[in-house]
Amino acid sequence: MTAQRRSEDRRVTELTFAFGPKRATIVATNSSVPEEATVHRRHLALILCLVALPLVFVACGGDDDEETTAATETSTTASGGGETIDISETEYALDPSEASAAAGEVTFAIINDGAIPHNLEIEGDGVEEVSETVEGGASTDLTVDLAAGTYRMYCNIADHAEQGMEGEVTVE
Ligand SMILES: [Cu+2]
Repeated sequence: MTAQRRSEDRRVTELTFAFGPKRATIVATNSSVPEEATVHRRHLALILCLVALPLVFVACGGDDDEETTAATETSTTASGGGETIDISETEYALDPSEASAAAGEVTFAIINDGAIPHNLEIEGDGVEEVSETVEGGASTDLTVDLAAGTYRMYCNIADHAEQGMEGEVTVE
């Protein structure tokens, strides 16, 4: 047999006796506040909890929506890029010599508008990619995954870069 004594708001004293599976609870009110008032206070507290609970879920739901939106924006940015930059090569220049693109995969569509073979190398920030060499009148594509930064682009054949076949790509 166990006896449990509990005091709540110093108004109600409960004595619980457990007799095996059976249990008897004696509730004694030891103040001027009627027991019924205490019960009403409990009900009011319960109702407030039930009302407050959905508000908490609504608030959490709002956060989830924001996170979902942010994730969508991030993935849109990540799948961005994919830009193509047309580069015309001649003896001895790149046109344009200054280019810009969004971070991600950048494709350089190289056209050799000159008479002798040329290529295009993209270099910087640990990147070093070279296109195949193209004959005069031919073209090729070079796709490079570029993070934000500045890269040098140039023809790496002989001294073509020194003669003017160089430029800069700014990735943002
Ligand atoms: Cu060249």
